[in-house]
This record gives sequence, C-alpha cells and structure tokens, in this order.
Amino acid sequence: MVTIETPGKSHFDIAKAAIDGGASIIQYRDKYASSRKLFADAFELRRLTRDAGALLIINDRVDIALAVEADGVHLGQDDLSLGEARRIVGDIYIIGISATCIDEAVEAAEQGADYIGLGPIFPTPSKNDAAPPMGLDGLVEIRETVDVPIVAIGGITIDNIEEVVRAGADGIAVISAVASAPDMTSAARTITDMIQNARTQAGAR
Ligand code: TZP
Ligand code: MG
Repeated sequence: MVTIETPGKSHFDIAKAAIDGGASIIQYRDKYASSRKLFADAFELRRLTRDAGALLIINDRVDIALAVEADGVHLGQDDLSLGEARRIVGDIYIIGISATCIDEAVEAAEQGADYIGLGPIFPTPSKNDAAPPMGLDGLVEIRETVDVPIVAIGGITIDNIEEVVRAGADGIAVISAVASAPDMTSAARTITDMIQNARTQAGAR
C-alpha cells in the first residue's frame, strides 16, 4: 500500500478499512519510508492484524518482518533470494515471491515459494517500474504450469475481478481499488464479496 499516492490516508487507515471490508491478508509495502518508519508502521499493523485475525506480510524487508513478528515476507526478483530468506526466517514464516512471467513463476515454485504474487495482470497506476501486463492469457498459462497458490496483482478492479478468479487466481491483491476509493471499507467489502461469489461459481479450488 503506497500512501504517497493516497494523500491523507495512513497505512493503518487503509489496512483497517480493508480488514473491516473482509480482507484476510495485509501486505505492508512502502518504497519510500526510512527503516525506523517502516518498523513503526509495521508494528502498528501487527497489532491491528493480530487483533483482527488477519495475516501480515511485509514487503521487501526480512529484518522488519522478523522485528514485528509478522506472518511472512514478500520478496521480489531483486530482493534477498528465497533460500537466503528462508535460512533467516525459518520454516514457519510465509515467503511470497513476485513473478512477472512464466520463468520467474516456475523458478519460485521450484524453490519452494509459499505463494506467487503474479503480475501485473493489467496496466497499473501504482508501480512505476512494473513489467508489461501479462493479461488473463498469461495468468491462465502460469496457472496451468505451477501448483503454488497464485495471488494476482496489478490493475485489478471490480470490473475485472471475476475474470481474474475464473482464470485461476487463488487470491487477489489490490492497492488503488481500495486505497483510492472514497469509501475504502465499502470498496473492500465489494471486492471480497465478488471474490467469494466468483470462487463459488468457479467451483472451490
Ligand atoms: N506489483 C505488481 S503490480 C503492483 C505491484 C505492487 C501494483 C498494484 O497496484 P494496483 O493499484 O492494485 O494496480
Ligand atoms: Mg521487493
């Protein structure tokens, strides 16, 4: 969640609204904050998610994930490798890996990622250095190739969410669809309800 693009909304406000709207996992992501700010935000989010029974995943930073006793860490292709991170955090932590294409997804699966953050599926306003969107075709191809849970990300909104679930995503991650909504809780509720309905229609995976 990138508060720099959502002025006036703190990470805590966005996460609270997302949880109140049914989100079960919060990823804390801030590409600009100092280590001290990252820790302070993550510490607050740890209390919020623990009280709500939601999972907390920290983006990029294994040290912050450990420091706040998060549930997991999310790593991109330029972050610590999965093997190094696993050695540091141990077996219980969830480790998610970003993949932008089939080769990265296969490698993450082979190395034992707990889930793959796959995207961008569609064009996104929220990541400056995003890879080209893979579209639903890319998602379908990767779904057919790897068995690891796939969390689809990038340009996902209420207008395309059902297709994304039908294409095989196990989970959906959004920034702007919640953080930029005038009523964030209601946006999150709509999204979580749509995911649930689409899953029911597609048959439980
Ligand atoms: N990784 C791939 S796309 C993306 C990230 C962090 C941004 C997703 O943001 P939005 O606003 O849901 O498209
Ligand atoms: Mg990263």
